[in-house]
Amino acid sequence: MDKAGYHRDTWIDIDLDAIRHNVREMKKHLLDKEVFAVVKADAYGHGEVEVAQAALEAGATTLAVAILDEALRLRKHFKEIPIIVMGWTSPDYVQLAAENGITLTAFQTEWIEQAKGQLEDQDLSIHLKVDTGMGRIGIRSVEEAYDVIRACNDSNIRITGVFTHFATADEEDLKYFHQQLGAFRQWLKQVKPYLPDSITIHIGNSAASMRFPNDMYDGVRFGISMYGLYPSKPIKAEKPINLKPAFALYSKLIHVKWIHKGDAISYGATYRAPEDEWIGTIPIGYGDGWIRKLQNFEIQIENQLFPIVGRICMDQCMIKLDQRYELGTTVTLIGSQESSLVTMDDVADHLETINYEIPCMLGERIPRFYKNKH
Ligand code: PMH
Repeated sequence: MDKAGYHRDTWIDIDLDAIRHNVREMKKHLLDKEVFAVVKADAYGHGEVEVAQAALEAGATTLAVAILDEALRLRKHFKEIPIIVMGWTSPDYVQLAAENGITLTAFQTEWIEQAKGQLEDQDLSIHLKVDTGMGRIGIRSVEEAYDVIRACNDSNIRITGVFTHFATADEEDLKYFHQQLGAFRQWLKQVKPYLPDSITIHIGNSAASMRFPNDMYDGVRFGISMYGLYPSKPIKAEKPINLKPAFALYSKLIHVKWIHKGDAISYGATYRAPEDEWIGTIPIGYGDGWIRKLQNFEIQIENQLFPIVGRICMDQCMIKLDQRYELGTTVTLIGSQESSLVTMDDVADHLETINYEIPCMLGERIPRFYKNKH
């Protein structure tokens, strides 16, 4: 592991072979429909450039992000690869997007009018976003779509794709999902005659594409499961494809001490040793995104689990040990040791949230190191 440039004992390993494996599995599952690698939010906290590179090596064809800044950063590294911004971008920046060959998402007639005023002589590629029930952004009717398409006529705005997004594709009850899918099909039937023949149609996130590969039109926007995580518990139980998690979080014991019954640990002195015991300190805290609610969460040392005791501080936290361990002993907070495993899902369960949030939450202060970089 190359640690040059970093001087701390807490780090994240990202296994790029796991990313490649997950992309290949999805491609197989989809019988070679296109895979768009969703690398927004610094690739869900995994590192945008490295993940994008690995995903492309494994056959992804497009990079999908949420905001223009993410797209512009990626463009510096990937000169020829299609990049799409899936969120709303101010029409003030359409010329910048066009110059950089970045596809934007559009769904408002006013936006098209303003964009036309901003564009010089470059073509701008847009994908139309249809809101079939997510209720976030997008065209909500056939009439609105006609207006947007009409506004693009005789301009250098090119509609190159159409997409929608599902709100419940990961749930047990798929009624609403099927409603959205039906709404999209209806909408498309009426609008398609007015769209160029060559458009790319993509509707699936990880959940929809794992569960309904045959309904996915031309491609899928592969996010959470590219990172090796299942979008929900029902899908984890169904296991439509075999995923490998890419992310592991480690630290080291930087202090170990023997304390006596009644001794206090950390702010507020809320933890009192119930008996004489060993306590270790590790250098990670809420300043790294390892938030205070993770108190009592169990982490691994030498294949055993030990709880975090007392309040988590900004840069450090304490764990209750069963014996003295050597300073420098590796602590695995997320990932597997030989015979034990703490998953991203375990952290999410403890925090009563979804696995998506965890790698995004672990901040830039924790260096990411890449395994199996080609
Ligand atoms: N497409 C769009 C438009 C998205 O917003 C997302 C994820 C994806 C595809 C990928 O979904 P997946 O990670 O489930 O595969 N967006 C978000 C979000 O806005 N909040 O959580 C996930």
